[in-house]
Amino acid sequence: MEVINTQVAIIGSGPSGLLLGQLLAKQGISNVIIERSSAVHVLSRIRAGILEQGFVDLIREAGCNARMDAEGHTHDGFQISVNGKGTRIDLKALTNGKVVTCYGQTEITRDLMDARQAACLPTYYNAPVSEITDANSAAPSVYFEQDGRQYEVNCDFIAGCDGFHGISRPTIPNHIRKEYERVYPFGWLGLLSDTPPVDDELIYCKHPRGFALASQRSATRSRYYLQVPLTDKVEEWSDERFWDELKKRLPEDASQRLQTGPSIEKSIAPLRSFVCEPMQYGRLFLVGDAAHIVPPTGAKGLNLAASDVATLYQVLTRVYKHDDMGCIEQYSEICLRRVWHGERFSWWMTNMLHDFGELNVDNTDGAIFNKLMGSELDYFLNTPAGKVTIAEQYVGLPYESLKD
Ligand code: FAS
Ligand code: PHB
Repeated sequence: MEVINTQVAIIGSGPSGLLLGQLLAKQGISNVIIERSSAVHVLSRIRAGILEQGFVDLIREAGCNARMDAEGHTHDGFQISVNGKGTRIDLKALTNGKVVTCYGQTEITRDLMDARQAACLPTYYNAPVSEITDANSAAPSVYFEQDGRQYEVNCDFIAGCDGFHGISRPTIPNHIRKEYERVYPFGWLGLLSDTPPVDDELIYCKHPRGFALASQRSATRSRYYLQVPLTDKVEEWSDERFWDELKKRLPEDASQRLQTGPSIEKSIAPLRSFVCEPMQYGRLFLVGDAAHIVPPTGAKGLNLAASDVATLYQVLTRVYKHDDMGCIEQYSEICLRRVWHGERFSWWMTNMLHDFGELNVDNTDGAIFNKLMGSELDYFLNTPAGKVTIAEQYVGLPYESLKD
């Protein structure tokens, strides 16, 4: 067994783990990242595309913003189309100047991986963590295997950045951990194509045939989504079928402009709302998808991971720079306050924009649920206060600082 000593053991080389690792290294706090997959596999996952300003600021503080600044696009607004009638949410005007940045999670992950490699920071790929011990003590440890060799990492703190299916969350004992979950009765079929986006900004579409989203990665690469039944299989969706369905759900003008082409990625993602409380256990901190999942309708998943990182970065910096161990107790409460706001917004946008058919929702007949949510959306799109409510949550609520 090879023994590694570090201050912070980070499980997971997704955006949470990589961003935290860069920020801690900037403060001279030693850390090791342990990832069960290969770097290539991590980069192959096509996920988020919209960054809140808080996330952009963190990437800049980590010194990994060069490509984001060169290739990312700020978006001053987005469109919500209801049965073909579009309403623009003017983010900049409605939030006194705040905007979002369109830059793919894959690219962020690549930039963070490149920076970590350039700094020669210890990172173990193809190295699944099999055990966490003594998380609730002053000397926790993490065990992993790589290339048939066993490793023990002795550390001061563990950052569980290992996603929804990781090992960190189950390490919190059942009698302490409380999990909240809602599973939605449909999924998102996503398609990535090297075709010009259908519009300069994103278009969220509510349509009787189901929800659709026109997003993008660059001026030459587009990302589209269709609401599909959970029973659908991606093999049942040829590119041609996808494009035909998307044209039916997009507003007429966008449908006319749509340029189709071969998919370079196509997959179906289930939708769920999930939160684990608390987000910490002794010296173990859950970060990002390890602690919470949102339906992507509000573009919050990756952005909530970023605000968790911001809070843990504050905590660990204060511990090591100011010898303030007491502040670690603030982590879970601060993160969860913002997480639940993100959960609620994502649930609300999902309810308003998707078709629940005749399905029973919260013991409410699907048909009347659809009518009630249609009216809710109509109110929020056609009142100044309603638009501000959508806009200020879409750009992201403020991050919270530690109490002194
Ligand atoms: P991640 O899941 O990205 O990373 C966790 C890492 O931990 C993985 O690399 C995993 O291999 C590793 N790991 C797990 N167990 C381990 C173990 N035992 N040992 C070592 N390593 C281990 N968010 C948005 O904001 N907008 C979107 O449009 C959007 N679309 C999405 C689409 C899909 C299909 C999915 C699944 C998610 C989407 N998300 C979206 C959310 C997504 O972006 C997450 O919020 C983001 O990946 C969270 O990053 P991490 O917390 O780093 O978790
Ligand atoms: C994406 O580009 O993948 C994306 C953008 C906004 C969302 C969801 C997904 O709300």
